[in-house]
Amino acid sequence: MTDIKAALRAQHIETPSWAYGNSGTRFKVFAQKGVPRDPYEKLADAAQVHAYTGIAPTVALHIPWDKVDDYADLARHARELGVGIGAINSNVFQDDDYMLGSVTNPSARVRRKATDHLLECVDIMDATGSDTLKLWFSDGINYPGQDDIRARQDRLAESLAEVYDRLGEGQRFLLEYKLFEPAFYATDVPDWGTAYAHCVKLGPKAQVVVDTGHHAPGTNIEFIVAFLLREGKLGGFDFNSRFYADDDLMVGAADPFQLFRIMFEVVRGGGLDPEAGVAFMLDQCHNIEPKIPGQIRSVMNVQEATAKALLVDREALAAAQSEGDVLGANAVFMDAYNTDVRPLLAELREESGLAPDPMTAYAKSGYFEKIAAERVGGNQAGWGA
Ligand code: RM4
Ligand code: MN
Repeated sequence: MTDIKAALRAQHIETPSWAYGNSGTRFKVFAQKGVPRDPYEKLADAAQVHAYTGIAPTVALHIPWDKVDDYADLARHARELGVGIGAINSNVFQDDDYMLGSVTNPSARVRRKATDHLLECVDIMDATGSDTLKLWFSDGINYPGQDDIRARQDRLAESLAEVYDRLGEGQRFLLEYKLFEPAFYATDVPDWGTAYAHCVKLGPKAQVVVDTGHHAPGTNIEFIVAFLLREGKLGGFDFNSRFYADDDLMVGAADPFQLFRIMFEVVRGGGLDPEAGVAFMLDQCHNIEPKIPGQIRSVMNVQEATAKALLVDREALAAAQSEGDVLGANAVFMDAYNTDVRPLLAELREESGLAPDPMTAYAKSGYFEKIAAERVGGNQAGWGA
C-alpha cells in the first residue's frame, strides 16, 4: 500500500486553460457566471483545482487564446498561485488562411506562416519555462482528388523538421493525431501510426500524444498506449471521454472501464514513473457543467482509475497468464477494477493535509460566489479567445 500511495502522490495531471472558458458546440456556446476574462484569471481557476486535489500543479496554454504581452510575467503569476505552465498548445486551425490546411497547405506562403506560429510557440516555451509543445493539425482534405495526399505528407515532414531543430535542451514536441474533423475525407495526421512514423524519423524529442477522443469507435486505445510506451514514444495523453465522436466530455464519464484499462497499460509499461515523461493532460470542454468542479471531477476520475490500475495483483496476474488460466487472469484484473478506491484516496488526501472530498471542499469554499460577483464586465474567455 505504501508503494501505491507513493505512486499516486507522484502523479501529476495537467489541466487545460481552455476548460475554464466558455465553450459549446457549433450550435451554441452558453455563457456561465464567473468565467475568466483573461489568461491570468484562467490560471487562478486552475490553481483552485490544484488546491483541492493536490495533483494538478500545471496548466496547459493555448496560443493565441492565451496570448499575453509578457509571458515571463504570466509564468510568475502562475508560480505565485502555486501552479506552473505546462504544455504550449499551438493553434493553426482558426485563421482564414488555413482553409486548405496549415503546414500541409499547397501555398508556400501559408505553410511559412503556420510554421512561424509553431516556432513562436517554442519562443513562448522559452519565456515560460515550458518543456512541451503540443502540435495538433486540423489539416486534411474533404474530397478525393482535392490535393495530393503524398505531397501533403512531404510538406508536413518539412515543417516538423524545422520545428524539431528549433527545440532547445530539455524541450520536446508531442504530435497529436485525430481521425477526422474538421477534414472529412483524409486527415493528414489521422492515426497513431502516422504520428509515430514522423516522430521516429525526427528523433527522441518528438513523441506521440494520445487524445482519447480521437479514434474510430471501438478502437483498442490501451493497445496503442502499450505499444507506444514500449517504443519510448508515448509523450502523453489528452484525456477526455466520448460517446460518438470527439465529444470532449469529462474523462472517465463515458467509459471508466476503458480509462482503467489504459491506466493499467501505463502502470504495466512504467509510464507512471516521472522519469518516463508521460504527460497526463486533460483536453476537455465543460459546455453545460460548471468548469472548476468539472475539472476537479476529471482529475479525480483519472486518479481513481490510476489507483485501481495500481491495485492489480501483478504477481497473481502473471501466474495465471503463464498457466494459461484465462478466467483466473481476467478475475485478477476485474478484482482491481471493482475495488472501491475512494476511501484510499480520501486517506491519501488527508495525509497530505487536504480535505478528503475535493468536490465538497471546493463547493464550500465560496470561491465560485466570489468570482461570480467579481468577474463582471469585460469579455469572458471562450473557445477561440
Ligand atoms: C483539438 C485537439 C487539440 C486541442 C484542440 C482545442 O481537437 O484535441 O489537442 O488543442 O482541439
Ligand atoms: Mn487534444
